[in-house]
Amino acid sequence: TVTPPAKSDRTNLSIDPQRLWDSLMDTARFGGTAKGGICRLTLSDDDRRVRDWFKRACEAIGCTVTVDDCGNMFARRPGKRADLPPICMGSHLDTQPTGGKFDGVLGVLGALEVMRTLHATGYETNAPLEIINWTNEEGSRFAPAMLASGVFAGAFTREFAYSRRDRDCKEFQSELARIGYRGSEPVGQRKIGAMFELHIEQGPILEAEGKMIGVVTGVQGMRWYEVTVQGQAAHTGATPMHLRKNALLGAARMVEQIDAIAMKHAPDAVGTVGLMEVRPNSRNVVPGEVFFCVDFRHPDEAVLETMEQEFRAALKATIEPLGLSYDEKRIWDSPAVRFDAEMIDCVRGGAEKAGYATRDMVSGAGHDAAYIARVAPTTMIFVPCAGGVSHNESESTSFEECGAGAQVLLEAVLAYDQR
Ligand code: HGY
Ligand code: MN
Ligand code: MN
Ligand code: MN
Repeated sequence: TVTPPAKSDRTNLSIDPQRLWDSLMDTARFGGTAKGGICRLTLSDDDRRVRDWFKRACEAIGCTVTVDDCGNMFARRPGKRADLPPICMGSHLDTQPTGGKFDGVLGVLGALEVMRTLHATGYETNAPLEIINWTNEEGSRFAPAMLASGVFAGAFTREFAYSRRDRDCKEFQSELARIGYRGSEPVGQRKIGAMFELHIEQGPILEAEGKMIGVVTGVQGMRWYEVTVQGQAAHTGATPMHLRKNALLGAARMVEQIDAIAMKHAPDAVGTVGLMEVRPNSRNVVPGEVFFCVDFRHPDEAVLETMEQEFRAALKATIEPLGLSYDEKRIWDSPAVRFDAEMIDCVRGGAEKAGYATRDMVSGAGHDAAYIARVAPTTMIFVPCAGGVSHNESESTSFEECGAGAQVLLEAVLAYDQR
């Protein structure tokens, strides 16, 4: 981990890193796993528990909590000027199935720590402040990712989100109602003056360079595809090799092709097949059908376009000669975004004031901030995670790094409020 430099002339307000850490560890029990990670899928009972905890904690410091009809939560602290749109601090409380203790939740509880610090000192901001918990950032249970912030920003309709089904065919809207978080406020109705998102980097750069704070200038473009390869289920013992229509053989070759396309456009491109379903998935049946998902990312939309064309050409050239057929559709396209220059300066200045070394960077991972940047000035603050590992139960960000991130969030929000 990165050890912070000696404290320099810090602002007269300092967050309480122990209180933040205790909240992170306390809420980690909602969906906590034996390996020390968190499995808190969106709209699950564990998601409900952490939402209830978060609502109580915000109300305990005088915030009013509003929930919209996509389950997004807004905890508001008044400022001197009610006429000003709120300065927001947002992220997400849902996790991957093998998630860690910091992805998303650090941004929400780091924001809570900022509010607790202001509450304890009676500091009054000009603009109101709001903490936002965005529903279904991960896109693991209900695809695509960043679903509810996407609806808020107009990237998807509410009806699209409501109709999304998980692998057990449960619908988003019924699960939202089931856990009691289908609020009454129409999604997208409320004004956001600006949004800061504190988040772990989820990559190796900050730790490798010994920097504490990532000054995030934007998020790379992301595209998701769903592919179904059709062959013919057959007996593994009685079917000669030359007569088979093995859907898994085609899918396996495509995994190689997708990797090769990303490598061709490296180092900035990434390409992954992370989800695959073999059907009927029986040890003595030649796979008749395979479903898999593709995740391509790159900072430059033109290169993403090229990767898409190469992917579709490879599909045709790989699958058809094996006597197989396929369906392919792009289900998600989140273009590259650049964040707000003034807010980026507030983050940089806040880090310098708090005495932390910084590094400008583009986010490899997707975040709610990528959508909110469409409707309000937005930026992000990164802190390191050990070995750059995330979306893994061993995800680890240190006490100092969490505290540093929340302190810089405080400094940046106050600087932006006083600009
Ligand atoms: O996919 C992503 O980058 C995000 O973590 N949901
Ligand atoms: Mn996240
Ligand atoms: Mn994530
Ligand atoms: Mn994310």
